[in-house]
Amino acid sequence: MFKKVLIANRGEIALRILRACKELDIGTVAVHSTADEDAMHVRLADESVCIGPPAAKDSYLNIHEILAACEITGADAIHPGYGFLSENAKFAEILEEHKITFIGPSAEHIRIMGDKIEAKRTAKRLGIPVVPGSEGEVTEESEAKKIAKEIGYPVIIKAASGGGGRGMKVANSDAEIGNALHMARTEAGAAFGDDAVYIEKYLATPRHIEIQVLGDGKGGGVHLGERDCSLQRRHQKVWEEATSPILSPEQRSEIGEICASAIRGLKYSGAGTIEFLYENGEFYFIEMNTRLQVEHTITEMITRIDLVNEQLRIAAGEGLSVTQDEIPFLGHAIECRINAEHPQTFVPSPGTIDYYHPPGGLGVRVDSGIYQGYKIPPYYDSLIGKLIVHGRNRPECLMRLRRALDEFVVDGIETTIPLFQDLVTNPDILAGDYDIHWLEKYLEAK
Ligand code: MV4
Repeated sequence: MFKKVLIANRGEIALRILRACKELDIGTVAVHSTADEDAMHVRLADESVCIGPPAAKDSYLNIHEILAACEITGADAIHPGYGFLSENAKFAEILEEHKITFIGPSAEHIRIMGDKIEAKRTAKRLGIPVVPGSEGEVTEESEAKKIAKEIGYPVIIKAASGGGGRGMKVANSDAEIGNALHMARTEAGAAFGDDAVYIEKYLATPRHIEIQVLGDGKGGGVHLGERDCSLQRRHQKVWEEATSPILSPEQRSEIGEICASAIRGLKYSGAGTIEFLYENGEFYFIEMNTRLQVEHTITEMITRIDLVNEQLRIAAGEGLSVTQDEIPFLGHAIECRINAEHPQTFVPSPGTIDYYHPPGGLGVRVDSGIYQGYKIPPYYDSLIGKLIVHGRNRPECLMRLRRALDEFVVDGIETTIPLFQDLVTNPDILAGDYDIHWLEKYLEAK
């Protein structure tokens, strides 16, 4: 196992990684910007190095500074967390060259999945069901019309270098497709420096269901079931649950085994998430994430498996701690993302926490680096913590979540807690009856 791990991230995920390292008796190095000197994970780390000013491009994205911190402290591996450098193939490659272990998949796998056309081609080859659409890049209007005729309108045009919803255009007819293609290519070129786009059948009311996988890099791999992440606003997930309220155990093992088999075929190393749209009983692959995700916690609650511990084991060449038949799906878990934002307008609300009382008790987990007196800096995303609740079944989980939200006090700033208090009593939510558009429609009507 590693002697010392450098944590190239901040906030709750830096703390999450630090905790996993401590349990393995691994030394920890926190790197932080000048805005994060008072962060909890910096205080708890064995060593810390300031790597630059607040702007992420000068600190958390500054590869040279991070490498220097690694060399100064003698860390033998880097955990990138999520966001920042976590899906940067170049960074993974540079670490390989410097004989520092990147705690994540190979640069090659990161690169493949970063190109959404290549990712889809790879998924299809490995037996994963994909959304019907173009084989590869589409440049000509005539070509676009031919594909639309085959798959039927509406269609969606997506950027190959996109993801996270940026640069997508929907076309409902031949009359719209020329313009949609042109706009998608122009926007993709401007946003990503790559104007390649591809076409898919547009699914109007799907759910977003993703499968957690682990690969040992040697052809071994397992799945850890699904997460339903349909409740989102502007492509930011707000509430996630595991298991999905609408999947049967048979459906779970079927899609799960397809994903695990693909991971084995790829010789994928580390944690990954295979994202699907789910509509009318069918799964359609859209993307794969090659990092640990914010919502990994709910998978941990229902499987009792520490995903960061598994990542560390895999990266150190120790393999997975479990086989597929040792992975249970126990009860139900829900994660609420606590953001420092106004609960109706979602305007960021940085500032000082002048009173903090997190909830506790059976089945309640709070992953957060905040504390009373802590000043949330304005430079980064507004996620300040996650409330994760587990119950033996979904109704118990919902009741416990309602109770935990009532106990939760974060004073001095606005948070999204009141939004969750509304959601947890909403009839559609209680029934598990929602798709990817539900939350935005609900907020519009409110
Ligand atoms: C789609 C889609 C409908 N049909 N693809 C948005 C983010 C990106 N990762 C994929 N996205 C979508 N792809 C087809 N063929 C609808 C969306 C989409 C969406 C997907 C997941 C979660 C929330 C979403 C919100 C709006 C649109």
